[in-house]
Amino acid sequence: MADEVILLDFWPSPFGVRARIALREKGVEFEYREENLRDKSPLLLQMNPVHKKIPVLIHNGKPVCESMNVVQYIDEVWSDKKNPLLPSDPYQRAQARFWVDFIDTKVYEPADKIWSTKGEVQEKAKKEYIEALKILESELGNKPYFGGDNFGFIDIAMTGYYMWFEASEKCGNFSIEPECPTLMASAKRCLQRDSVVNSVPDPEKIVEFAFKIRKIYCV
Ligand code: GS8
Repeated sequence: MADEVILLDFWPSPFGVRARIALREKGVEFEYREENLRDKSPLLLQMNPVHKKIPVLIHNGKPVCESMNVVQYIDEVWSDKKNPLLPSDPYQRAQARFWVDFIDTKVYEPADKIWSTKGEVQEKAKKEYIEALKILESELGNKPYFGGDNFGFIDIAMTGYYMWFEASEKCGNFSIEPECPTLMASAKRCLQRDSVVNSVPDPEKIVEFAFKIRKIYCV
């Protein structure tokens, strides 16, 4: 019997998009279910009772939570399919997970504050965001992707932020490209991949969404 794969997701989510991209990189058919995060479905609450957050991948009735855990699961389950996402070497795998952890702390925290705050707090967040991106840029070096010649685990983690770059720049009134030109070149390369084009929303829609949320946060 064919696998049943359902993804509980929310369209502008930098986390949900990671699962979408991984599934498409692997060519896995899945059913996308949009969640209303202000009125979560009973299925989301049942499948992720701990965090009650998207994304949740439901594979043959069993949930997998936390976006990069989902990406790793997809890579392991559909390992016979094309495009390995994590390297096979244990040391390289550990390094990939190290950088994803860096992204989920040092990139996530300031990125979140850029659209949800203003004034001094926002200025500090912009500085920390650029500092984190510069560290990533030096890790990228002159490789096309963090995964070397292949789009991989770290690239997927970052694509959630790449798709928010324009919204971050507009909310924070700053520019990322002059500070991190090689990272930006890699971001553009990632955003052109078929798996990504088919997974990310129109950047204008994200900008609109970010400003709407800013108003709700009374910024
Ligand atoms: C974060 C998921 C998350 O924040 C991951 O999957 O990597 N560490 C997790 N999901 C948000 C939507 S995107 O901002 C969410 O589901 N929020 C609902 C809530 O907080 O109630």
